[in-house]
Amino acid sequence: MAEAAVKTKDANAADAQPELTDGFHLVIDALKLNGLDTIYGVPGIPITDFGRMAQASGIRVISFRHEQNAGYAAAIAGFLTKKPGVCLTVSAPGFLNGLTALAHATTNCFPMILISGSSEREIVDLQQGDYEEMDQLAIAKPLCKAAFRVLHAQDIGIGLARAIRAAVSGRPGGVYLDLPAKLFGQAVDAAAGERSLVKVIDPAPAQIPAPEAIKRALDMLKGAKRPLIILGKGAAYAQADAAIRSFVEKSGAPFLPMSMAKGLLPDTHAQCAGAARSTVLKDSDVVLLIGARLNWLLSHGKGKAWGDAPKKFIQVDIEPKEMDSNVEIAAPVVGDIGSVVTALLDGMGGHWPAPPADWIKSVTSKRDENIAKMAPRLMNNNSPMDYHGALGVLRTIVKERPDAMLVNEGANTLDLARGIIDVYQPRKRIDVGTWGVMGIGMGYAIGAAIETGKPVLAIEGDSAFGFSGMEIETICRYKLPVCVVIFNNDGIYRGTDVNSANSDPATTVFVKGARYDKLIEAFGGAGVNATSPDELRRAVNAAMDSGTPTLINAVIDSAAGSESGRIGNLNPKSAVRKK
Ligand SMILES: Cc1ncc(C[n+]2csc(CCOP(=O)(O)OP(=O)(O)O)c2C)c(N)n1
Ligand SMILES: [Mg+2]
Repeated sequence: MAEAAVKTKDANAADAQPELTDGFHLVIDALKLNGLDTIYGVPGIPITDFGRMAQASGIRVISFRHEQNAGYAAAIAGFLTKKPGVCLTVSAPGFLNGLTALAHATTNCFPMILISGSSEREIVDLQQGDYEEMDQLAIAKPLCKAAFRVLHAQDIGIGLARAIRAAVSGRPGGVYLDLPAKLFGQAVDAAAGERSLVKVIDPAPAQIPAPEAIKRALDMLKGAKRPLIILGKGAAYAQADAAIRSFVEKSGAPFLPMSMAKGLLPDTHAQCAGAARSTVLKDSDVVLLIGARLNWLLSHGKGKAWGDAPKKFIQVDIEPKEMDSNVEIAAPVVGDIGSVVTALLDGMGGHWPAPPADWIKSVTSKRDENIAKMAPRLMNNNSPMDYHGALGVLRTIVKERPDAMLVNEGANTLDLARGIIDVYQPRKRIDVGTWGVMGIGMGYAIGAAIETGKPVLAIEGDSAFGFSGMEIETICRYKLPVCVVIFNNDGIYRGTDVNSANSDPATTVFVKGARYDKLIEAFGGAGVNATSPDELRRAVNAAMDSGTPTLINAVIDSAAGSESGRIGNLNPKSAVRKK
């Protein structure tokens, strides 16, 4: 009797307790409230339980073998979806591993949030040697667009809202969000916690261009004798595909896609000047840049590549500071690309004059000539393969499967694939980006497979693959439809270098005849060794049909590549080098 009375009293006391939530749950609820339903990361103190709880709550948590690759997956998720990709890391070393990807996202203008657990502030700030001690916020700041730390559970909603806005508004980029270990366990009243969450309204508001800027740009374009449109990955990011296509077609001007803008209009489009790049850069008189920056990838808009003819630039970018970054921009148009292109289209009216016929003819004939010159090289069936024979096969496969995602990194493997493989749909080609960074391969492949649900073909130099190769286990574990083709030429650029000083291998060569295909077999995937274009075709088609995680070791002549691919001219030269 007495015992029963005590029980009732306890139950009543429990009823009277306010319902609680805590930092773990508030972060999860805040992510879900804002439609952030996928996390790429690596578990460990202090975020292991957070990952488990996020997974249990329905968030997709993709667990990697190294944070850099998780970060690259998040970065490309941001590019593909216009929502910030989320990467989750542990403190200090995990955070630093993720930081390269955060900086990469910022440089490439991809929205991403790196959420990292961190150690106790009181100990870190007194430098008393905490577990994984590091002042992460200070270190992240110069490498991203914005960096925030949340110390109180009731600020989680605002903290995430700030992170989302910073990542996607204006020019997108990487954001760092520091969540100290103590925050996760902080309990607060559940109702108050819920009220503290923020659903970000209109996170990337349209930025409407000024009518005068539109008129100035159109007047300049109309007056052009040799107009050129350059599409950058900002144009691909904008997801204004139909408007961009209509605008380019209405203008009648040749267009040049930067590598991740390929497919906005098909590379086989009548106006595509991809195969006449040097001609159009040199000879054009008015150049309209849409979401493309005049950085090193466009030779800074000056010098030999741009020829002697005077040139006027029209630039469309959401970031006003981009204007005049390298050369004078005669007609700057600041605004989001969707709004700008729509305004340009409207301003063109019903009768837009076609560019002079001699210009179109000279671009088209140069393009056709270059394509015809290349064609026989793409059909060779040499064994071991050269780049052209192998890429000729992959070119056809991509043509037959235009909705597959294409990942590409390496030096020769990148430069030649970019030129040879036509892309037919927007945002299908994802690659090394602004830095020409090696290591994006498997992270991008995983991110692309998860975000798009499409099959992925990753064309990788053997060196490039090595930077993220362990993630083939992740690909097998999540059973992702990824086919990795390794262009194995035994090294970086070539496999033929010799060190004449001692018995160490030369710095650019790897184990000769390595069998990368055997790596994936360790995890239950399909490995294929392909020594001819015919074998390569069969293996890739089988992989793309089945969706089985596959790694193909494509044996490439070790002498076929050239130093640094197409950018060997950027290597400094020694004046006093001893032979
Ligand atoms: C993070 C990073 N480290 C190093 C480099 C320098 N680098 C440029 S290309 C490349 C590898 C090229 O070799 P591979 O991927 O095998 O392509 P190949 O030219 O042999 O086809 C390296 C190491 C880089 N771009 N990024
Ligand atoms: Mg190589």
